[in-house]
Amino acid sequence: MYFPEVKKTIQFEGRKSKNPLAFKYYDENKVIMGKTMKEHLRFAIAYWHTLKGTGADMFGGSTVWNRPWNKYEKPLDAAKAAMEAAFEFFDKLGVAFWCFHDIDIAPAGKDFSESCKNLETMVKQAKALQKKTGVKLLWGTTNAFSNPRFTHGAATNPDAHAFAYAAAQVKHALDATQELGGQNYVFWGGREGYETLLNTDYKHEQEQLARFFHMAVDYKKKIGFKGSFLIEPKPKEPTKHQYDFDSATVLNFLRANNLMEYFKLNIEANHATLAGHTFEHELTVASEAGHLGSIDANTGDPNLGWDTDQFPTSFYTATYASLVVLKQGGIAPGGINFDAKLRRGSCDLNDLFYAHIGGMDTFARGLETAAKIIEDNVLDNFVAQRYSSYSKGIGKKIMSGKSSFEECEKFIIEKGEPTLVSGRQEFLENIINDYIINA
Ligand code: XUL
Ligand code: CO
Repeated sequence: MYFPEVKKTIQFEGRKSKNPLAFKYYDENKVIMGKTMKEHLRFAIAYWHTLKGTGADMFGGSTVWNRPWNKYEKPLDAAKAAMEAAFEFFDKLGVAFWCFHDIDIAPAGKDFSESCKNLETMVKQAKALQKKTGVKLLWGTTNAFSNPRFTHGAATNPDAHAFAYAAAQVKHALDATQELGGQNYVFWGGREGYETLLNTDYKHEQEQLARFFHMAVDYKKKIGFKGSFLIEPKPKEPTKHQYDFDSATVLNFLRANNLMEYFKLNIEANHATLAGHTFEHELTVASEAGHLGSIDANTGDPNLGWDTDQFPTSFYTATYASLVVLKQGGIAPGGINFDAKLRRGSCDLNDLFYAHIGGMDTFARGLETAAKIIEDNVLDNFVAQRYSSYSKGIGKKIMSGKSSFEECEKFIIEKGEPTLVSGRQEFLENIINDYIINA
């Protein structure tokens, strides 16, 4: 047993509870707009942070957290222990899903074939533990960015040899994801981007990336993988300019390369803010295109300019995000994956529970609040009224493609100036506050 202090699955105790190892808002069986919280939220644990995180940062090494599953000398023994610990944690937290990169769960071998064999071994163990606990795989992915061979990128590497390596690796990670019944497969850019245009053929690299995605689609069809393919936008880090900058950029890339029907987006909160957007902006752009597939829930720090991957704690952000998700009818087959890590100083095993409980409560509360706002039609009525001039007269003609510049000119000469109507931003912000407190 790796988490002896937590004896049983974390329980819902309600808002008044003072127990730090209990949920205050996340009541998995509570029905909201026709579905249980568990069905709505589809929480997942990110294996790389939660099991493999070491507390390392740019200024200090990786021995700060001595996790009990890391004490084994042989890499495969350590991997197996981590997998045991992982499923004990998932089970005790009561989450339905997990997510992994190939190298999170399986150690690198002496060559490619041995690495693949290690992955197969670990997939067998994961499959048995999934069966035992009922925890499912939300998505799998490939780490094609940490190894030095990917220094100049994977699919966008100027060397076709490195491209081929990444393709071979994704092939195996896709097989592993399928074997584990993964409901999605994620492509995050890693080092797909550039540092300087002085040595970069931008057009060529974009074409390489498109080829890579088409080859992935071909393989998906070949093996009959039923999960969704998701691209996770990020504007910078590790490269100065990532090609999958934000939702709009990725959607444009997909459209331009005939990939629209094969991919949706996995939107991460801290990536949105790094791009100079709010989380809800990125969710909205993806959702309005019918392409919001899943969520990586975390948060940045307003005082720091990098990807801090903190656990989400803002009821506001969770409410805004839930408004988008509820309006599109839910996030399934995607989910809410905590791509978040503890601060270096949070070194105790129980900190892992506190962090995830807080994140789950935050999104549960956001869901409840957003559902009330939608049920009461608070924003929808206001927004509908704000655009009502487009459902009659000149507005209706404009929107149905039946008007012209000449007609608008005639209209203005006749009617003169438009009347300024308040957007009532502060009034609406106050309403959101009321709902967050009272809903
Ligand atoms: C990196 C990031 C990744 C992806 C999966 O910023 O978010 O962990 O989610 O590769
Ligand atoms: Co992520």
